[in-house]
Amino acid sequence: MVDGQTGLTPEDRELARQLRSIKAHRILVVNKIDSQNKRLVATGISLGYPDTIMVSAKNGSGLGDLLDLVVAHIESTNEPSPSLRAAFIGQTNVGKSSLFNALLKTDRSLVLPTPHTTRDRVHDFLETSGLTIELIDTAGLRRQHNLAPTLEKQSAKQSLNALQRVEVAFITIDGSVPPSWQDQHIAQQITEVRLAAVILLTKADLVNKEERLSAEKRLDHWMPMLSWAPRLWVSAVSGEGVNKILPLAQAASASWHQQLTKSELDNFWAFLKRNRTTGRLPLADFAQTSISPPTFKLTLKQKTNPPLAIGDWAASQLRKKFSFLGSPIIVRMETTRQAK
Ligand SMILES: Nc1nc2c(ncn2[C@@H]2O[C@H](COP(=O)(O)OP(=O)(O)O)[C@@H](O)[C@H]2O)c(=O)[nH]1
Ligand SMILES: [Mg+2]
Repeated sequence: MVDGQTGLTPEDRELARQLRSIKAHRILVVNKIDSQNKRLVATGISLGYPDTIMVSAKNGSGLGDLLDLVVAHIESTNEPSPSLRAAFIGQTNVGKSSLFNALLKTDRSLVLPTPHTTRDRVHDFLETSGLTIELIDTAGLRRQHNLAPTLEKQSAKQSLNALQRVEVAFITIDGSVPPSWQDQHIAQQITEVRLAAVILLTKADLVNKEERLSAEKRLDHWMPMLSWAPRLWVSAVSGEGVNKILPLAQAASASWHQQLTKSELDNFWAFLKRNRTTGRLPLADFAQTSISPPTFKLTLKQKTNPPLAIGDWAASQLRKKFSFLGSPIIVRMETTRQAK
């Protein structure tokens, strides 16, 4: 913004020079232009900006035009900021892209007309019950036998980097074939990055009731680390389950962000103190230290390390009472340096 009455100062020119390198769109606003006369003076002002606009903060002239210019520019460059980001993760050919497309083809309004493609992922936005959701279709995570262990780790890490902005992982598994150690490997990776997760068992159109039951039994066995993740049979062909995917993602995201209230924490603390498993321990404190995912700290008044199993037990009790469906939770154990 410059002063249209005094004209350009050396400082104005220096600032303009410095701003030349920034990426953001620049608009030159010439203020104090409240009469036709002064407008003539101001036409001499030029800094080579694509958009120059004359305004008067005093009588309000030109402000509407300025707003229009700003809004037009916001709409043309900014992607919506989603309230939930979810990505399809899984082996190649399990049906990730088919589900991605099936979800975007439903009659929910698309926020942007074309999918955004980058080298390793495709993402798009959709709106459901007033929320903007960003969906990401990743390339298949694949374990590469021909790579040395360190390289393999790096390549898996790169695939997982695509997940950095994501909060919910759709762990996508072909339900029509037995789960493999590769699915297990992917599940393990997801638990390591501590994302919320929903397990999608695909190609449900090819799998009868009995086969589904035995497939789920195998999953219990193969993926005990994801016992908290809801499972859903889906088919991009018949459409089965597709409309339940986003509600489950929302539930998982809510769990991932859940902060227990003070009274919920107080109740749980009282439960720990009177319970047979923990009641005899020198309990000092219980607190939720963070969300995304929910993380708790159980402190004992003793010098020696408590058995890890106590933390696991507390976590399972938290789940019984508060569910946290679709989100990992963490209970850390601490000891105070001073014994009671
Ligand atoms: N029968 C059946 N086939 C499917 C379904 N979803 C995907 N497919 C097929 O599985 C193959 C791989 O699908 P795609 O979505 O490309 O898998 P991606 O590699 O995980 O993205 C394709 O031949 C699809 O036609 C489904 O729900 N039912
Ligand atoms: Mg694909």
